[in-house]
Amino acid sequence: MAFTTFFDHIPTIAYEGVESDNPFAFKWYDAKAKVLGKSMKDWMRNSVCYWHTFRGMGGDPFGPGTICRPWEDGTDSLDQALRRTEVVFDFLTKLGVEYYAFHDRDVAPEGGNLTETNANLWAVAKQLKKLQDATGVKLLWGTANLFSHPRFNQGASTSPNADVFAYCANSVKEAIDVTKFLGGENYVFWGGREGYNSLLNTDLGREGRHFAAFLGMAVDYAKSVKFRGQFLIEPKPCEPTKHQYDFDSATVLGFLERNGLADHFKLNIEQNHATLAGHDFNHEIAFATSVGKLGSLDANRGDTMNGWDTDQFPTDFREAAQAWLYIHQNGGLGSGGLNYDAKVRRDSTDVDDMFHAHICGIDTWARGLRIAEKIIKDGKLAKVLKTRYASYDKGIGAEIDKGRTDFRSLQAYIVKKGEAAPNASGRQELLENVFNSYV
Ligand code: XUL
Ligand code: CO
Repeated sequence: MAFTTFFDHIPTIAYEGVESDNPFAFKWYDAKAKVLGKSMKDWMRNSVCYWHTFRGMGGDPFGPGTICRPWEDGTDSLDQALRRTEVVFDFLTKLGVEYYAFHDRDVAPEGGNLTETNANLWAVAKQLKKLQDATGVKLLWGTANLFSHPRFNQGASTSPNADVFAYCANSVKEAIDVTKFLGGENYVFWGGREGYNSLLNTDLGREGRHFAAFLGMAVDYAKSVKFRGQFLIEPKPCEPTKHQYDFDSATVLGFLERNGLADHFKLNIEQNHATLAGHDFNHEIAFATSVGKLGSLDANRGDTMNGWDTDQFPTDFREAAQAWLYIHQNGGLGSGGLNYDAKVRRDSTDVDDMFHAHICGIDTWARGLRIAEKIIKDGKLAKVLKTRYASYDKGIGAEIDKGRTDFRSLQAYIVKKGEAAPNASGRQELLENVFNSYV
């Protein structure tokens, strides 16, 4: 039963298989199909983001929004925010996803003062709770927008203005409370303005200490209110600032370790952020997995010809297939999911395009999962990897891995041997052929 009529012309999106030419159907995503011991739905945990899909109207730095949604009255009022929630849940249920994610400012407008702003957020949160209960859709994660308003123009918790730091504390406290109230499974920190544009006006040491103190207070607060969701940091190297402190996964983890915070966070990795940092998406996912910190994914894609965050819907099922190898190794995404942090292009102006975009993103990741299943079941690639490190399974290698060697004993070993054993071929081209054979 729909709450509104805006999607009446669109059928409920169902799995019809690759033979289907129905544009409003999944070709690869069969929610209930068992893959590698779990349903596709349980592997994927698909989520729609509120900001792009319901608040993005196609504006860019060269021109205003081009998209007029029939349910929008052109205001950012609380009334409009409340009415919009029903449309959101109609979209989620018609698409058949189980999760959504939002920033505080996506769902509720600022008021005349901070007390009103907090009240607005709670008014909408109560409405969201009703809709969640009525539809069974769940909150993947909540977060606070600490980057759009002009008060954040010099940073959020790393602003030189201490009042802004205090303002952010209010926002994150309320956003954690609301996320907890809605049963959110994670809470995300993306530090869009946590960085700098010029070192001439920036005290790096001081900003780093403020950032760590802020995250520490968030951890303490969550503990004090028994918020059980997973804290996630979303790395991004730049945009909007020239240099952002959460540059990439390795930088974030180093920062957390240095400040005694590593136990409390995992990573939310986004494809287009990885490529802006000069990494493959899969580099970031494999790294996070290797250190036990893979939390969730913002599934989107950039454009290799552009140097900014284009936030397009995923289409690359080969990349997704490789990602699933690491996610599988990780035992799944845990409390995380695939959040389609992507927006339709500014010339894709119809309501129908919202569906086509998400169907494509979900099918891309579903197709990748089916390819990964073949790779994992076959075991050829895993065997090559195991063999490549076999010198550590016995002899001196096993001694090294068990921590039983030092420079003296290693010197004695290799001097006696006279030269290292020859390297076997890395066989990259063969492995690329093998990978292609599953696609
Ligand atoms: C920005 C971005 C954000 C975060 C949440 O590039 O990805 O939307 O996902 O703040
Ligand atoms: Co994101």
